[in-house]
Amino acid sequence: MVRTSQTINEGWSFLNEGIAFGQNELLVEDESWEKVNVPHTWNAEDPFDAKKSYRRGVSWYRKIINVSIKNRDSKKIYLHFEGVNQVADVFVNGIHVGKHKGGYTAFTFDITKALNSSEEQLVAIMVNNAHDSYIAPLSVGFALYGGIYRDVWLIETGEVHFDMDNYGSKGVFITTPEVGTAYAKVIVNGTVVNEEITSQNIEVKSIIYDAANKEVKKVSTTVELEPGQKSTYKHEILVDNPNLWSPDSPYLYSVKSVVSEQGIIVDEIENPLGLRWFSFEPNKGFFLNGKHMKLRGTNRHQDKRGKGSALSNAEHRRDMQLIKDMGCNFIRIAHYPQDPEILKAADELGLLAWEEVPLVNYMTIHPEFLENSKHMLKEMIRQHYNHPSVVVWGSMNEIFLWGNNEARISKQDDPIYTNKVAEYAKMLDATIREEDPARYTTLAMHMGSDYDEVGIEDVPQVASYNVYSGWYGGKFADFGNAMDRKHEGKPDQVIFISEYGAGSDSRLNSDRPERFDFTGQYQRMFCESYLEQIEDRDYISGSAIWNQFDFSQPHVGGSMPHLNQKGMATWDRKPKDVYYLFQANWSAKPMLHIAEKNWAVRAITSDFKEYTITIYSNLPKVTLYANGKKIGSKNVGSLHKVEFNVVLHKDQNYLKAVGSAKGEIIEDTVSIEMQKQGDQQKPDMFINVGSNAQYYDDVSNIAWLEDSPFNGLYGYIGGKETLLNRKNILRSGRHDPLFYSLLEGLKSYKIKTKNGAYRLTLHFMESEELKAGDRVFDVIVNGKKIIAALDLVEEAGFCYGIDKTFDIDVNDNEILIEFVSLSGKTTLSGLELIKLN
Ligand code: GCB
Repeated sequence: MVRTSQTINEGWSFLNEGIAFGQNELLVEDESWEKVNVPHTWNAEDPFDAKKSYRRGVSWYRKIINVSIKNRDSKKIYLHFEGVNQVADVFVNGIHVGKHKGGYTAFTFDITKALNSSEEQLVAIMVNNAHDSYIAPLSVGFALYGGIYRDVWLIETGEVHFDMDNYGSKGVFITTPEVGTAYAKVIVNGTVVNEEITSQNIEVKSIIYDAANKEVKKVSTTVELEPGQKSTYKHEILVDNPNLWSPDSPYLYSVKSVVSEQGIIVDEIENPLGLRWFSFEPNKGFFLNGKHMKLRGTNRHQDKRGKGSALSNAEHRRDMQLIKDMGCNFIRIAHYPQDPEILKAADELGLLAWEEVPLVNYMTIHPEFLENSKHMLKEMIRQHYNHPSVVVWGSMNEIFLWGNNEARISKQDDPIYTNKVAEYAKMLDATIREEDPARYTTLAMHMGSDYDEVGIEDVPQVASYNVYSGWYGGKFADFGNAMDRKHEGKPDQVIFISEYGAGSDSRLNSDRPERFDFTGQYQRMFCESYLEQIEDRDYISGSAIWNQFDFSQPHVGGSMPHLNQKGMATWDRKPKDVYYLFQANWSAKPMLHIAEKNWAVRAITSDFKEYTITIYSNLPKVTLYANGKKIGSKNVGSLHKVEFNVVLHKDQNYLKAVGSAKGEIIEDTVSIEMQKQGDQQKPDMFINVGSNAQYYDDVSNIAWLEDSPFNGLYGYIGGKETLLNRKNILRSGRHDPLFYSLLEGLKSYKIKTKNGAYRLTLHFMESEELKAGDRVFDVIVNGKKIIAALDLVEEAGFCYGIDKTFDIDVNDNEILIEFVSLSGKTTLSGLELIKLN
């Protein structure tokens, strides 16, 4: 028989607890189990709630599967799991058929011997995502979603078949040692297995098809297989005048591997084949098919809002399309192997790829950890070996960021640990080179000196750096300077920038952006500078933005708690304005984008205000119209960016940018709503106290003003604009960005307004881990004490938003809110003033 493969994703029963014996039919009532389909994770929501941790432990999945009884004696039955996080124990009819460690690689178990004689078989899987010191990753900045979160396959073969017992791979490996424009040499190495009780004389064929599915060449050999024997074969095939694979033209051949017995096909599998050659040069960067190509890339985490890690293939594919459409020619699949659909899409769309195993932040210096990591590397490489998109394998990421006491440190201080890590790094790098000498090895380092001190920088063929100068500290220019020093110091080392990025929240915007304010404007400034610095340096072979999508980062605060906000697109995949900076610079498809879409609702206190409007475009010239009037035409400058100064008025404004490419008109429009506050007619005000940024509340469609020292209309007297320490996670539930900034030590807040009755709401939050009594203050409005001895810790606790609302009367066209400290510093995070009629 020829093999059959089918997914068995539907109708699983799931038990979200760690009771033992879930595999046993008699001991577990099915009613108490929840019905789920896989891909599934039990952590789609809990890493993001107010509780400190999320559920990491044991859960069970089980399902009755049907296995036909026809010719059962001459069949082999397998379960293939694309990914289960992180330890899976698989039982069939109560019999343990295998254990797999590691949450990101596939595995295959032969279940033939555990089958009963009926069609119905009970499959039960115990899944455990608890911390395990011997399995990477140990410490990470992303959620470790537990579950069977990728497809599950039931595979049936005959007794003679390609090897199913080779690190979850298909058992056939293709290399292309010589590729040129005249011919390509293709080598197919495979293993066939005979599980019959008699010896078999079989024929193994490798057939190459072109992209139109037309046969190009075939080679066959005969193999004599003893009962129970495995045998390897090697086919060498020449393809004349090959169509080369590249990001611009991702031409894919395929290789069919066929086993026949007496002319009858008994097993068949297919693999992709792309013909290309590549190299990295220390001074000049990356070359593909003999041509220089700067690698322009991004990183991708696999999770998504509401889904955790359990995405459908269509969702994975769409992510890859978004990356391709941004103009990338490269993807770093970080920090772990991802769904098979990702590399399939990389092959088909034309994205060169780096894939890595999740050794992140630190490791356990123990042979068991090393063995598990090597095993994971082999699984990754063998499972993804045949993808032409892969050019680099990675073994580690920022392995010296944390000390061995599981906390971030600025400098490693234990030489026993650092030397052992260096030793392990060499062994893992050697494993990659043994497994796949045709690709390059790499590891990603942060900007500490530890790597160089123990020689880790020199271990991989490509030294990769994660750089955040101008975000976590320092200035943008520090990046280029630091790289120049590295290149001067080691002119023979290939350098790649594996990460650079800054966070943003599309609801925060400012015309005076600052480091760490999470405005889109700051993120764009950061990326513009890095892009320029990378392009200016030929020795930088390429780069990957951190990150393509916002992703989970449990236990870290920001304007969106538990999220890493450095995405080019939001967690639910809406491209931010910054996405189009890269598209304008990298994509050949004519485009222009008015980079003001994330600030489409603004607060102003006058009837008019002048703004710099930014447009990213790869067209030569752009004309801008505002409210039907032509503002001007400009040639697009460096970085494919053009700016116009435009006066916007209160209420709705309409901007249109127009350009042309080869006679085709390309345009983009945006409506900007300017909400006037503090007006004589409508004196309502919403102020994001302590922040340089405006906050747009998309729930109520209200833009909150940026703060200011008293400016004649509103503002503070005394106090310091402060950002919440990101270790402190706000638990307010509403208006998160408001509490991310605060004004500390203020004396008073003043607003000029017209007389009448108002409702005043003050937003407070205790931003430090203080005790009751440490911070206590009175609040006095126009001479009247409205809050006596406010103690935020006592009232709500650490990091809870508190709203205090009062009705007040204004008689002298002024509201003066005084903050009088009784102990510690006063604080305020937001202010709302609404006129009552
Ligand atoms: C890094 C890490 C990555 C983090 C990133 C960040 O260097 O490799 O896992 O998410 O920094 O945003 O801090």
